[in-house]
Amino acid sequence: MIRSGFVSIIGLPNSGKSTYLNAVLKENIAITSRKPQTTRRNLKGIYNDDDSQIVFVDTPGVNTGKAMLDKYMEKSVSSSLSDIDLLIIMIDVNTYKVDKFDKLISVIRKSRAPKVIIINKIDAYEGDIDAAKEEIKIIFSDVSEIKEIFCISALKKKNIKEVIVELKKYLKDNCRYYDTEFLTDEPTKKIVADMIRQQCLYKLDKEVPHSIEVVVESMKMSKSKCMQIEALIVCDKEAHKKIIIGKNGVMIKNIGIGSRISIEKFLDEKVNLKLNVIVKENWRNEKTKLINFGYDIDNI
Ligand SMILES: Nc1nc2c(ncn2[C@@H]2O[C@H](COP(=O)(O)OP(=O)(O)OP(=O)(O)O)[C@@H](O)[C@H]2O)c(=O)[nH]1
Ligand SMILES: [Mg+2]
Repeated sequence: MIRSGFVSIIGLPNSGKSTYLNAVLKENIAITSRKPQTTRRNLKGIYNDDDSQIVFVDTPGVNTGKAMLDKYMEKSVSSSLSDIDLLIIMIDVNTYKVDKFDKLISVIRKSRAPKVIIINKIDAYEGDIDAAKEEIKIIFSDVSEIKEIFCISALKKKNIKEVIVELKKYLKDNCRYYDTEFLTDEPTKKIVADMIRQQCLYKLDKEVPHSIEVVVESMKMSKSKCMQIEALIVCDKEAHKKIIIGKNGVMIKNIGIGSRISIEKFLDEKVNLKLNVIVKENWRNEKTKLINFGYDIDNI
């Protein structure tokens, strides 16, 4: 018998939810970036040790966008609240004074699960951390079942192991839900597609990366033991397509190089990546297009 359970991580965009998941798993399965709305769908990350298994669910940042894709993301967050053993509320200590928490609070109030607050990015904070803790406690004083507050740096991997020990208190005597060899139940093609989207988030500005979806069309191992990957970068305007390709194809080439490096690291294989860019107007607002990309708003 071991201790196991489901733990959802929710918070505002950019608070470091995905970075925390990667730090816990010691593997970059969740994409991260400085831009908000990096994560678009719930992603399971499975932590194992000798006496426990924690199935973490990383979620999109709680936001107020109006497109149908934003509604999908919102629904994903709500769906992550059911049947869980613990809810982690992730807060960026550097922005809590200006952040708007109303929407987040209204979402987490729907959950009766025990909750802990994780205050993240303490490496970059110059103020008094105990004072911040007290103020954050007051912001969330109307939310029931908040049990503890922890302080970490997900980026610098500070306090990660110590917090895992504390989280285990909320698990139940149980079996493992997943084999220990699995880090996630996400298909490899989806993770690879997200790695390409991550490069788009790094290299493109303003609204362009937010208009992008990436679809991996095929992955095949060649005779020379090189993984051949073909992927589509979908954007929603001709003008964006021009920016993504760049002058003389320089931008798409850079996106390709960065993507290949991270995919090779993840797959531990040599990779040959072929990228194509296409326009699908208004895809973020059209149900059938969203469903095609795996954002099935009716079946989360
Ligand atoms: N200094 C510092 N930066 C961090 C830390 N954790 C995350 N970050 C940075 O914060 C930014 C956002 O991190 P993400 O993990 O993508 O945030 P998220 O909450 O998953 O964001 P969404 O998916 O958009 O909701 C990235 O640039 C991270 O490198 C930390 O502990 N310290
Ligand atoms: Mg994220």
